[in-house]
Amino acid sequence: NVQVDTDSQIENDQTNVVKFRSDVLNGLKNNPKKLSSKYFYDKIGDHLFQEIMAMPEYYLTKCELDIFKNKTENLTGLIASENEPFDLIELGAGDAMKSTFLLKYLVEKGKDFTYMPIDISGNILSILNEKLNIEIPNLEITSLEGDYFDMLDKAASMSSRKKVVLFLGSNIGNMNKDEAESFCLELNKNVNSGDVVLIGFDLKKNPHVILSAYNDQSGTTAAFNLNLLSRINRELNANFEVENFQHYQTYDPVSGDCRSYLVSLKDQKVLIENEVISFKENELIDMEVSRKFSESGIVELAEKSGFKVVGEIKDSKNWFVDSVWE
Ligand code: AVJ
Repeated sequence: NVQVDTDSQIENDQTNVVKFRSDVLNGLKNNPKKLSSKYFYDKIGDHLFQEIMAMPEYYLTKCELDIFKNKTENLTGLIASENEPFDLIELGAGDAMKSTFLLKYLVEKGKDFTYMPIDISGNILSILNEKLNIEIPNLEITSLEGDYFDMLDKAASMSSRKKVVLFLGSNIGNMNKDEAESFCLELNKNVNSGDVVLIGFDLKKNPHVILSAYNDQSGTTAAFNLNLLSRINRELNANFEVENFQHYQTYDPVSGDCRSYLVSLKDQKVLIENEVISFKENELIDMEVSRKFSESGIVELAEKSGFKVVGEIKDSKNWFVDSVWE
């Protein structure tokens, strides 16, 4: 299903690198300096994130997997209780590890639906397509490669069926409050009444548990952050000395903001293409926020963006929630 046209792929890569360069340079002119965690995921970053998910401290994926594996019937009741045909759209599907359990169940129950994974990585989509063709031969798949909202638009132009939109993994946690609100507002504009949205949120819990998930013993989260500096070296011809930066993680249990920074270990200058960026000793780069939610925070976000919370499913520890909105 996935068509990767080589010419447009090259064009894509070129516009991507232009955007990457200007985002990096602009971010490093901020005070405090800032890089966007959406750039963590190059090939090496993807691999490090796989390692993070396998760490004992990183509970998020395990919790949401518990929901999709063990509460599939509940889940189906919330998103597809009637026999109306629908499109199941997944934003940032990746390897669809969790949703595969739901897909299998829906096919077994004879539900009439098309699975539409959306991802910016065409490579990931073709791998996913192949995997699902083998694991669930009767599944109808239409893969959509591109930005979330461009592809939601495209999905809507392809069919007028009910839409069920999945946005899993607490990816919404990487947006600050304003960004999350405008994201959900935009999502609201892209669905009709009767459509359903399911969003995964990591819940506030014992702050030690949260901090440990991002401040792991093995240093994998540190490597994940530092890899963005290496990526800038590789792709933007820069000369960061990665060993001169140190990962620092915070969690504020009041706001629910879990934040990572890189600390410059000395006064230093870094060359990115023809620009010089100066760092003072102990100067920070703001790298990522992973926001943790309260139940009332979720309701507030839903209502501010025109949705109503119609159901929720938590894992057995009550650490993570998949919240269902209409
Ligand atoms: C993929 C965005 C859910 O914020 O928990 C993991 C990324 N960062 N460890 C998260 C991440 C550091 C992750 N999300």
